Amino acid sequence: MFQTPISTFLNQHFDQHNLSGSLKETLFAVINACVAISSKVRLGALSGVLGEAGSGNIQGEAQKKLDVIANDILINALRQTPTVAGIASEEEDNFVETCEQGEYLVLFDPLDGSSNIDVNISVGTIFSILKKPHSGSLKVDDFLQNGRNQVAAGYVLYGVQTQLVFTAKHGVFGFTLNNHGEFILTKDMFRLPETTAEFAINMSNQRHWETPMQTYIAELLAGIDGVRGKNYNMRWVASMVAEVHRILTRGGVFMYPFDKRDLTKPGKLRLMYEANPMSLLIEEAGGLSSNAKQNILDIQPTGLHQRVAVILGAKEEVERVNLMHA
Ligand code: P6P
Repeated sequence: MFQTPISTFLNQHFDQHNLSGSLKETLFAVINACVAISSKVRLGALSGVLGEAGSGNIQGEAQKKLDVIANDILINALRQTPTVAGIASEEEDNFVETCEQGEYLVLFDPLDGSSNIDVNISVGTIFSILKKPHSGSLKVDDFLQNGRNQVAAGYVLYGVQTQLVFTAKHGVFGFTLNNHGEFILTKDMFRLPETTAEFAINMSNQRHWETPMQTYIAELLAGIDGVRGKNYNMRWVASMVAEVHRILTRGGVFMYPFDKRDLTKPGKLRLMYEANPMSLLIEEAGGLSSNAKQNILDIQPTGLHQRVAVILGAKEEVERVNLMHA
């Protein structure tokens, strides 16, 4: 297991913000596992990690080798962390109970955007940390806490740089991995502009959206000649971690709305380990996040792998989408 020295820089950050004890130990376990994942992702074909794993997950998706490797690294690391009581992963059908005396539950998407791995486009690990609600053995309901209950959330983006962005509800901070396996603070407090001229959506689904979403996007495309009175730019990386990182860094709005391709699914993205952690980051940085009808952090979860529509980023844009769906 790739063990990095507990970075003094992260240590200093935690001490400055009085983040100590079990939460610190839990976060370090996740972060160190992500450093190990990063060392695999960086080597790609050279570490034999590209291509399909030849297996599927509960989402009905074909797993990439790196999905499985990243999942194993995180689970093995967290099993050895006494502060962690339970784990839920996009790649695991059910939750995994670990140390009964642990205080925290860790939920994660071990490698989001994995369709990008084989074409060398950014992927990332998304994590969410909840308190174990009671002593004794776990049941799935213990994980089904709404997003405001998260005590910490973040991601590691395996991009041009490997960057850690997280919050313990103390603001949103960014760290860059150096050549010695240490994360160095490189962004002190992300703040999201309330307005933007950049949106992210997969336009190929346009004909499947509900009317209000079609109308909202048509307004953006009409640019300066339309009701919005300004021209918009569009981005779509097909990696939520990369989109959210761009939005935290320079503003924007990201949407994966409900579409009629599968009426049984309220959205594509998963609430517990994609939408909730990303929504906490966005709100902590001054943005908004909704499913077009309700603030995502207020949704009462009903299932570990439940899906949700996601509209997140610049307050002005999310509020407009909500209004158009009201
Ligand atoms: P599509 C990656 O698979 C993911 O879960 C998100 O990271 C990303 O935003 C979205 O799905 C991409 O979906 O339909 O454009 O491939």
